[in-house]
Amino acid sequence: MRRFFIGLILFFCLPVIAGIEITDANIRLMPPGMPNTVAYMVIKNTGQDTLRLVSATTPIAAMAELHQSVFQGEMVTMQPLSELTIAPGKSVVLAPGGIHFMLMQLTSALQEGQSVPMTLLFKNGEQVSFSANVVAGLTSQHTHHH
Ligand SMILES: [Cu+2]
Repeated sequence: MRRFFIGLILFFCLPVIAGIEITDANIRLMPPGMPNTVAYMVIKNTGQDTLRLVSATTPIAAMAELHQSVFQGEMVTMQPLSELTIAPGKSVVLAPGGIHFMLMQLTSALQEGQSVPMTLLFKNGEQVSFSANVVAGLTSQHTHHH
């Protein structure tokens, strides 16, 4: 029993040890039948070491790829990012029109307001789990409505 509690404490402390703070984690609600969607979030490095984000997993998609939108005149293309570096004390914003996780081959239909577990994987082997909210209407023109 004691061992169980120690394990549990270590589990919940992991994101603190890793020095990673995830906020504003959202997944875009796509029209039914779309095979892919995108995930956005703010990742803060509260630790002492540079973080190198390499990928993510989520039970709702077969694959999650780190992408960057690149504007070439009127055209927007997406390029895979092999890793995303976050210096100590810095935050990186994954947002419409910029860096995002492409969630590919969705395994289930999403619903607005649904909470989806996600895990970020870092190059040093660290992992951070959190939940992202499914939100309708996230586009590159998205602004906050007050
Ligand atoms: Cu993409």
